[in-house]
Amino acid sequence: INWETIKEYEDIKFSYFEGIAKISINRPEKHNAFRPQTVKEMIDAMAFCREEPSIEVIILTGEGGKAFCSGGDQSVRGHGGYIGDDHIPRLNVLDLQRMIRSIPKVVIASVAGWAIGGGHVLHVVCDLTIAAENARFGQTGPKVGSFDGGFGASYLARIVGQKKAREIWYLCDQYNAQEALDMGLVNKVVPLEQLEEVTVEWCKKIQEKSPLAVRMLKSSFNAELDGQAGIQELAGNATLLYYLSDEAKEGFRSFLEKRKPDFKKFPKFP
Ligand code: 2NE
Repeated sequence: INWETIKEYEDIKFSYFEGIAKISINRPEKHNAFRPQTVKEMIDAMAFCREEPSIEVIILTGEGGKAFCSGGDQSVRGHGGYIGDDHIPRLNVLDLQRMIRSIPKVVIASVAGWAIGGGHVLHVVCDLTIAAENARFGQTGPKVGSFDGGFGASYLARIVGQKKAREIWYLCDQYNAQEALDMGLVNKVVPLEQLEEVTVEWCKKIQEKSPLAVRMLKSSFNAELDGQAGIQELAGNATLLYYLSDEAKEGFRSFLEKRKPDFKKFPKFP
């Protein structure tokens, strides 16, 4: 696959192929652990994906074949968060999680090797996960003095059930790709050498579908779980569709033409 670089970064690779953007963490020497800079770059790339109409589907992955992401870089963990060049402790991966969830395009996690800790939560918040046979999943928080009580706990429990989610967090065990498939944590398991090809095949299948229907579905799945923010996303899409209608256009046109709106002429539905 002929990936074309969209933008150069320090910690990630960001590339494009036929309507697909690939965001890949590029710190294989640390099993793709993220520092604030890594997350800042991923947020920048996600913002680009949101605005760019030629990007239809997004792949999140890690370089090297041995790790998707091993979570926060423990070597830069300080007092109150992960510390970057500005010496300010941050947990900016939480902002990235919300972006993955709310971007109106499908995000597919393509997981080879370790998806651990905050790296595990990143695949959890993606719409779909395709795992290579060498993938290993798990949380480590209570072992290393951390936890993710947001999507990392509640959304994980929605996916695998309360008992399993509690087991994952309380025991900090690791699970192989087949075990992850059996508990509904991933969508498909493939040989490592086929991971990218199958991920792109899934993207292509999604790209053939109605973008507005897929967009509405993503916000519908979120709405039930994400409270007012979830309803806002779904309602925003309803507003978008309404703005496309002649009835809505009559409203603002009548204002501009300084006349009373005539909504009577539009069809009513039972
Ligand atoms: C992933 C795991 C189990 C792999 O073990 P193994 O034996 O295959 O590899 P190894 O030797 O541990 O790792 C290879 C290199 O990557 C570094 C290691 O230190 C090692 O470096 P060298 O000794 O060769 O120099 N590395 C791996 N993970 C790292 C990390 N997270 N930070 C910095 N360096 C890392 C094993 O490596 C492991 O257990 N890693 C730690 C996983 C972890 O606990 N992550 C943080 C969880 S907390 C979190 O992510 C979080 C949160 O809970 C809430 C909000 C935000 C973040």
